[in-house]
Amino acid sequence: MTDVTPGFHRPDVERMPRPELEALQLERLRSSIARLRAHCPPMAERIADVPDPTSLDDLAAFPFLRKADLREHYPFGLFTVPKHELARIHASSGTTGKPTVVGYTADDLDVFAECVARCLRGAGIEPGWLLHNAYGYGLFTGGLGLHGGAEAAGIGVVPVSGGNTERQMMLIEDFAPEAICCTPSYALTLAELLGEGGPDSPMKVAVLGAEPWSLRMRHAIEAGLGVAAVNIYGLSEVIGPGVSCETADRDGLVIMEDHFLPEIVDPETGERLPDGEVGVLVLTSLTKQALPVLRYWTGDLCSLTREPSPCGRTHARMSFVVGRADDMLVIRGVNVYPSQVEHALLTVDGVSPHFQLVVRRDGTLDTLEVRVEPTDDHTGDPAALGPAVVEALRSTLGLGVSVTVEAAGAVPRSEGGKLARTRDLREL
Ligand code: DLL
Repeated sequence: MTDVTPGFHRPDVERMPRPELEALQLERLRSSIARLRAHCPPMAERIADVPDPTSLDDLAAFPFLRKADLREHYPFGLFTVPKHELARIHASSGTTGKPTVVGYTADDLDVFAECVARCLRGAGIEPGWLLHNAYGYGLFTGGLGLHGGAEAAGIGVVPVSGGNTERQMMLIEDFAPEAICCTPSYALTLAELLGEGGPDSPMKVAVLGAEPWSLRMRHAIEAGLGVAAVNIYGLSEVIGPGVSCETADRDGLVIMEDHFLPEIVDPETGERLPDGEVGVLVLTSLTKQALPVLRYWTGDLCSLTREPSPCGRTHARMSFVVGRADDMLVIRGVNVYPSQVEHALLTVDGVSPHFQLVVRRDGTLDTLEVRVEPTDDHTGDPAALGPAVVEALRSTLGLGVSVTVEAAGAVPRSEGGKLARTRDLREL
């Protein structure tokens, strides 16, 4: 891992004393709510009986907004500007049915770029470096989102987009970028293909997100690519990448709190939880013009801290996303999160971080198969890993599962986009 230090894009805002930050948040919250009341009839109706907040705590009185609400008002029903004021549209990456559509004014795009610029500078990327951007360009917010942020920070961009891994590797070798951004699963793919120590290039930083990953994957990527790998988080409904990001200190993802107000709530009751407890992240946009979101239920499970960062940033930090409130699999009455499987695999020597969950229905009984593979440097008989993995999963999940040890490289890898770790065959 290389030695990089966090920089700043907007030190005045990023180090703003909390009382000042919270006063700014309240002022912006009130104006965002006024905007919804004036320009978004479905939201105005929904919140008609809720009084305007006089403190940030009063936000808890408002109802949650969910993905289903955006779908119901497809495509532009929750926008607060007319179509001709839109500067750009993005949409969710879902493959079935109508996408979730989000819109931006020119000012929204400036905010988007500024947030991503703060992420990249905080990650230790310097103006004048070259960033290999392997996030997909298109309706997905990743490619253009990182692109805009890099340009705003004076970082050169190679707009490679996803896919065509052979070509990506050639460009990395030839252009010698100092930084890369892509999904963590794709970073692992590249690390494997480029071999030990990473590319023969000055690459120092990887900015990875758009899907869940773990410290274990971080270690594998850092060792494989020879970079410091930081976690970037975001979602299109709220703006895209850049809602939060780790700095080079890699000590929690700093939320751009002057633009997005975070809450953590209990997944069952919706009640607010104190800092440090894991629950659903709920985000309220404070400055968005085209599509302000009030208490958006992200479904992502994490915790918050409001302690200042080592680098002097005062904004709240979130933990890695530990799971999704809705990707929980229920297998014979037992709740299973993919992240728990990953943690269990971590305890077994010789097993690689790649895995896939396959759920089937056998008569009336659900079964879970966990496909794993040995690490490259594992020397013994791969099949001998099976019983240890079964045991680790039994003690973590409290469930008997079948384990298939595949040949190294056989578990599906990311080819550029988000990686689906679960195949649920029950509905087929
Ligand atoms: O994935 C935006 C993005 C692009 C983030 C590039 C980071 C980098 P969506 O396609 O709307 O937007 O998907 C959002 O992806 O609710 C999380 O479940 C998941 N997600 C995003 N970043 C992370 C992360 C983009 N760092 C959904 N860790 C979110 C875990 C993440 N999950």
